[in-house]
Amino acid sequence: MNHLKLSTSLFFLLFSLLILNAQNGHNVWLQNKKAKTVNVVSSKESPTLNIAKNELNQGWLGTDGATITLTVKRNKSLKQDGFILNENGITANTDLGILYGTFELLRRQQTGESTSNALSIPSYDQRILNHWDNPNGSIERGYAGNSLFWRYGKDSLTVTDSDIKLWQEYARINASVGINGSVLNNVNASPMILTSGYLQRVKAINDVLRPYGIKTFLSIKFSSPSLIGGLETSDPLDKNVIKWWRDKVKEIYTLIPDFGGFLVKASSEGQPGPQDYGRSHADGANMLADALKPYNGIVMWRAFVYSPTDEDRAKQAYTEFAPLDGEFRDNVIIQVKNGPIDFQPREPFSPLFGALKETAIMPELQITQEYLGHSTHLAYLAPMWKEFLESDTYQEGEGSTVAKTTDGSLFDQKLTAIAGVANTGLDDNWTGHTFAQSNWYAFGRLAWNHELTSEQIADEWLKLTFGPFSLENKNYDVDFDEQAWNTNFLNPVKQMMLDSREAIVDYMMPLGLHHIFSPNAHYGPGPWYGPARARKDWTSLYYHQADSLGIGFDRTPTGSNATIQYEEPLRSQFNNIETCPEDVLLWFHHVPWDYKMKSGKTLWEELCYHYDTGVHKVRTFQTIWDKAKPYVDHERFYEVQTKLRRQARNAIVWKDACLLYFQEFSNTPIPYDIERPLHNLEDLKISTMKRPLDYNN
Ligand code: GCV
Repeated sequence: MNHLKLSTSLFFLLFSLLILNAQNGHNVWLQNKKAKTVNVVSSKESPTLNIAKNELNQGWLGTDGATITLTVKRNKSLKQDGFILNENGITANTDLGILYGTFELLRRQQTGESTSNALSIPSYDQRILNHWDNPNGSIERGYAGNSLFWRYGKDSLTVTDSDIKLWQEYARINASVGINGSVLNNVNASPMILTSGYLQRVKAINDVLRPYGIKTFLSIKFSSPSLIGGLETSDPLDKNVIKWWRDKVKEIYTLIPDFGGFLVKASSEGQPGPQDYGRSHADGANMLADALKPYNGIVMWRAFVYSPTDEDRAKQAYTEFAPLDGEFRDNVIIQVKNGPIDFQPREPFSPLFGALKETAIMPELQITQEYLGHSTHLAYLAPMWKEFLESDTYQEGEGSTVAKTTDGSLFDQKLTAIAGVANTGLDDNWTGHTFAQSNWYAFGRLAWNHELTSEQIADEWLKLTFGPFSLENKNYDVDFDEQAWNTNFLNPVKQMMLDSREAIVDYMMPLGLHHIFSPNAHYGPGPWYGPARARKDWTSLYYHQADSLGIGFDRTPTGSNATIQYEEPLRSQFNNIETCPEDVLLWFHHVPWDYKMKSGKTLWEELCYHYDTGVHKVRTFQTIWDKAKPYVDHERFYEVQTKLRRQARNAIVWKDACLLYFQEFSNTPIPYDIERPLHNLEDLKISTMKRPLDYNN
């Protein structure tokens, strides 16, 4: 071997070692690749097209030396930023369409799908991340470090080179899955966000995000006119208030001409809103919409409203919003959480979907795992979101799925959108848990195409994140045995992902149980939580209603009658204990402990087996992952392995806590073929109040 060859080999060895060591997940599903040469021809230049060219040069895995043409021209079969891939290249109506087509092309090269004759059009026009980031850098319900956008301290508003680099990486990741909007701050908004220093920083962020096609939005505090504007009121019908907002909007658009608009949490969980002044949600939303209209800005007005009245919390959003249908401006869209309560591991869909026929409405999903084990438990959420999007509302007859009632295909919505509460932060791997990256990915993919299956998305994500093309994964540099990889890694790990959400439902709250967490952190179990002085709808006792007769919330006409908000035949189906789907049985019914389930078991036994199954599933995940070791770099392997161990311990705590506590009401033994509890209820009551929940560890 001559000197040159030797030093080149040494260089590559060192290089791969360095890269290997640096595998901290920061590149998410956009792993560095050994690209081949490609000749990219484009009829025009623009910052967005330059990004597309760069991506092709860095990631081309097709024929070496191929020529690819990027063509921006009007094509009637394409809506907005859709694109067509064919043998010669990418065609789109817009530069951004070319960028999306580029990412699709490169993705297909890696996953082995055909790269020719594909036409792709987004399901929703606006595909938006909601960041619950506070101006001091903390993140509400964030489990992956501090904010990417805001920080604490006296230089907090200075824009540094590392800020810009990070925002650019963030924008690239989002664009790669078609996300085109970011709300940069918490819906529990500080009024400070609308002051000049913060707006300057929003402008800086927007400048970085723009070429990647991402619009910025802000959450606003409804009482800003009085809090920072010196006005005596924030009444939306007051002329000074109207003027204040108009001026503020003008100031924003002068700085950021392509600003997206506002997200508003108003008259909700103590946040100020129009109801403080005797006005309606429509009055509040329309006033802001009028101010934004001249600039094409929009208002996303949240329907997450409930107050401590006697009315069932699950009914309140519908009660407040259904009568307002048709009263909102056409640049207002009502943002509704997928379920009627709050992002629980399983909820039926919110009855507002489909109920507003003359008002644009958008789903809000939660990517961050507030109620699904934070960034410790492995939960792939696409199955949960698909279950929701495919739920039939029956609003316009059979087949009126949530997807269709929101994507403009059933109702003539001028605006269509979908939001996901982000799980990103300053952690090296962005999301805390490596597998939580799959939820960021899945949200973007489903927002772009809600017809994709959970399996397909998991398959793509695994191939891109851990697959053979990644430079980081030295196992495949030499010789890649695809069959072995599929059998030993891809298929079992994909199955683990697909089963992971249901495992959590099983060991946390099966059969329609909901919100029985220990308070505040929403991490560990707290089915016993219900101090006499606590707000009733913030206690677990309110939600499970366990007593000596049975368990569950009666939402039929003999109870809160929440079922009336659903269209027939769903309403009757939910009302009848025999036809109500068992996975939401305790959501709708108070069921006797000895009620015979479809399996032939009593309700109590069925509950016990679900908790036990959940624990067993996590133990299976551990085995799958341990076997995957040869196929994963050290850092990500051990991170996931450690977290699965903790998840397994936590699952046992959940099972023991819930079964021992509910047994006090059922007065029946836990079936003897189920492993005996490892904990005492009294100890659990003390320890699970805290996070981290690592009893005895
Ligand atoms: C941002 C739940 C969460 C809150 C969140 C709220 C909302 O109550 O626990 O942290 O506040 O939902 O979506 O507004």
